[in-house]
Amino acid sequence: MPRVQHTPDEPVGPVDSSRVPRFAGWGTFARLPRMDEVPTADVAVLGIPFDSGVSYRPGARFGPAAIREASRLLRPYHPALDTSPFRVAQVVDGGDLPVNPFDIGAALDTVDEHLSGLYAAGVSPLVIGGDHTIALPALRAAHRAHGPVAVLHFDAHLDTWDTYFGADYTHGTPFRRASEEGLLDLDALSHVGTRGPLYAAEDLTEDRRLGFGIVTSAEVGRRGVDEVVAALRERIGDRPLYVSIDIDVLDPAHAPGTGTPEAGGLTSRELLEILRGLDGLDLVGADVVEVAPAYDHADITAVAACHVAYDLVTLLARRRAVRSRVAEPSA
Ligand SMILES: [Mn+2]
Repeated sequence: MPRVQHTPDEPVGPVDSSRVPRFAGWGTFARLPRMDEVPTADVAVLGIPFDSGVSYRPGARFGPAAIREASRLLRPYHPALDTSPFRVAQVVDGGDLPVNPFDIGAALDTVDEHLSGLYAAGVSPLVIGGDHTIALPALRAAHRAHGPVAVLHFDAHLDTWDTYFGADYTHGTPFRRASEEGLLDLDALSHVGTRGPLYAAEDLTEDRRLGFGIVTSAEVGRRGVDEVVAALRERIGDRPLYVSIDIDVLDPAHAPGTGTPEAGGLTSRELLEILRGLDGLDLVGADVVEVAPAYDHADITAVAACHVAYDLVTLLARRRAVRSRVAEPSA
């Protein structure tokens, strides 16, 4: 499978779309090499086909496959950030984790162990889900590698509820568990894009108590992207940052294929612009979750999610490139 020409010292890039049509060949993320096809990796896109933690519509277990398929059309140069992310770092597709669909605890352990292994090997993970339950083990692994992390959480919902039907580990509870477990830097936690009805006003009080600040979806519209980005950057500073993106942060017009849609969300343009505004922060890991293709139409949601994933990969690759330049001896 002819790949984009790189010299032997450079990262192995995606399959060359001028020689092999985009619609042919293996459907890895952005047509990148699999992890086992290259000697080392800096950034890995990892699928977690898990949806046993959902409270409403199931189906996010098919999210990774849909996002990969939509990502065939991604191209290797990112004009807004003037970067070729697949040249500045070795980006790979790490495949899917074999998570147990019948045992949530076992599934979370599998995710934690695998991501911890990646961090230990110096690989920055971008997780594609899967439901939002998997953010908890992803944060456990990020904490193990980097200590308490700042979190930027894009979502229609708070996801800091306590339990559902008495269950602690669900897609509506990962950030409460993460806060309770001491995984988070309590001075640098933000939800972005929340909206819609809650159970009670106490949901917000509880959320504040756990350490979160909120930029609602309506505020993004009123204040504009630049002002929101400036406020978020100020709050995050130089802390290690984990970004978690529930695709339902987008309006159902931009992402109908998801489990718990809410009207009044961000546009995909707003979300992508905010992400580009995070360039230069110490991003250590990220996820894009809750894509449920059975409710999608014409791949609207999968296309949005693969572009969001591309921007996150670009941020991770640029951070890795800067780090390795810093690490180089000056002689
Ligand atoms: Mn969520």
